[in-house]
Amino acid sequence: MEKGTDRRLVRKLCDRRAPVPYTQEQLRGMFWRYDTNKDGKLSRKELKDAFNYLGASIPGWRAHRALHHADDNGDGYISEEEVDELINYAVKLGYVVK
Ligand SMILES: [Ca+2]
Ligand SMILES: [Ca+2]
Repeated sequence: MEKGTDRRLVRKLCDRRAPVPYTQEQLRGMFWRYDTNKDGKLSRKELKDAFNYLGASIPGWRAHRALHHADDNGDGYISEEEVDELINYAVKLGYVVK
């Protein structure tokens, strides 16, 4: 085998293993999957489970921070109107697809 081919092959294999960050759409779908009581809002508990899934080291704290960041009306839930802010927040944390 030629050396050039070898190197290309290695690079390809590395790329496949490189972590891929979640897109906004993936995060949106993921968060709503964690709306387990289907009330159209994400509670702190639901956020905690979602961040646990994403791989947060302290999911409860992360849920608290996310609420602080995205819960505009301060009712303790992330509504559909507020979820974009939540997604922006989660994107910045750079979670990668496992
Ligand atoms: Ca809910
Ligand atoms: Ca709210």
